[in-house]
Amino acid sequence: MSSALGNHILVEFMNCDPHIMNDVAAIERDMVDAAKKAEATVINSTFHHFSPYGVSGVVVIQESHLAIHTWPEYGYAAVDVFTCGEMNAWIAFDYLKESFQAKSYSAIEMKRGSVNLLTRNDFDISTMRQKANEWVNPGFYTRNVWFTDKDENQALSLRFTGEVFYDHQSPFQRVRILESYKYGKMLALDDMVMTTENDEFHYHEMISHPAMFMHPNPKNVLVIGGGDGGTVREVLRHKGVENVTMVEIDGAVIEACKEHLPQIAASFNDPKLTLLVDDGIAFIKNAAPGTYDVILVDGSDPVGPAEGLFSVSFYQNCYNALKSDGVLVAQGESPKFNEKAFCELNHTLQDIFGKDKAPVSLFFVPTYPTGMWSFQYGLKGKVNATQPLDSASIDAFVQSEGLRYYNSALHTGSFALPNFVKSLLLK
Ligand code: SPD
Repeated sequence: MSSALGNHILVEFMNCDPHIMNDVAAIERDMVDAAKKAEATVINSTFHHFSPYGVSGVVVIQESHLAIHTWPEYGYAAVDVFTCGEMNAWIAFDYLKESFQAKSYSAIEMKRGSVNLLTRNDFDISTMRQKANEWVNPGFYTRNVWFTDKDENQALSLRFTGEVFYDHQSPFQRVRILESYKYGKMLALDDMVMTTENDEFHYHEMISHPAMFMHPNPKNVLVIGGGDGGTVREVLRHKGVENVTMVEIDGAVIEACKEHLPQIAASFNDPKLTLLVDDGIAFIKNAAPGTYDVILVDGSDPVGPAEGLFSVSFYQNCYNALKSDGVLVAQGESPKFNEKAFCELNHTLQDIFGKDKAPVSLFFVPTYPTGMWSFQYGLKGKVNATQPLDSASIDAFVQSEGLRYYNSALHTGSFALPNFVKSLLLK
């Protein structure tokens, strides 16, 4: 009988649970556990999640590897287990079949490296740079689990610990709180990064303070979306504010952030806040004309429940609900990631508020694809984005509130656009 260096099984797992097939943390755990069940020594794992769906990963073991690629939309996983020595790959196969809830499967087994076909080159091991018998297994393995927010052509990936604090499919979207190494805990909605502990202030300070300072006296403020609470936290720093109404469609986002991101969800108990779990699009349609000084649209990207937050009728209703010197600011997407949504939103705001009344500001968010993001404005009456600006009181506020991103120079500077962005926005 011929002998071989290794044994390779190639497995098709079909009709698996699609949610498991899209869960990078669960798949990494199951693949590592399958290796351990088969008594392999795990050295390293690297796993990526691809937005909107799909997971790829490898577990490197002292006895070779286990690898996987999933297509959640087909409930399918392509798995291969390569072993050498005494390890029994079929133990890993059985374990994964159960874990993925595969209703059907097939597998082929191949011997790899038939010794009859190979010529052995004996060498003097003492001349090798790394002597095999000196290698000591450190007794733990390193994990590389990656969350990727991407479109067809570019991506942003964050390495996370594999720790999942919250994972719930609400009627609107999948709501998750994961832990990234670099940016701490992060809120992800349907595989898109919304905010993280360590860079949330970039976004929340820049959606709030420019608008609050360009308005002469903001008292009545409406926030649409913003379920993590960061935007209302910033708005409520302004002592002249009398009422803030926040309308978030998804109660699961609020609950997840209250429990796991309390520094962001810090102001939900403020007596000036009226918190409504409701559809912001319907809310603004029914709002009384001339009600709000400032409206902040802190929405997700234009897919799923936030799609309507990019429509002409929504912004016409916002215009009507603003007072005569009102300010609207909306999450404006990125000129380098989704140019189409970025431009279309600005054209909508120009059409409704006027050509010179729809300025755009840029700011940096390290955890959004490309890092370059925008807020887009609609200004009514005499309001101007940058003039007059009381820099001294702004910087006193910045100092006393301990702000970490916004200041008076940045207020003005954020409206200065690179030439390529100006060209993109030309109508
Ligand atoms: N691509 C991400 C756009 C997310 C906008 N909303 C973030 C919510 C922070 N409060």
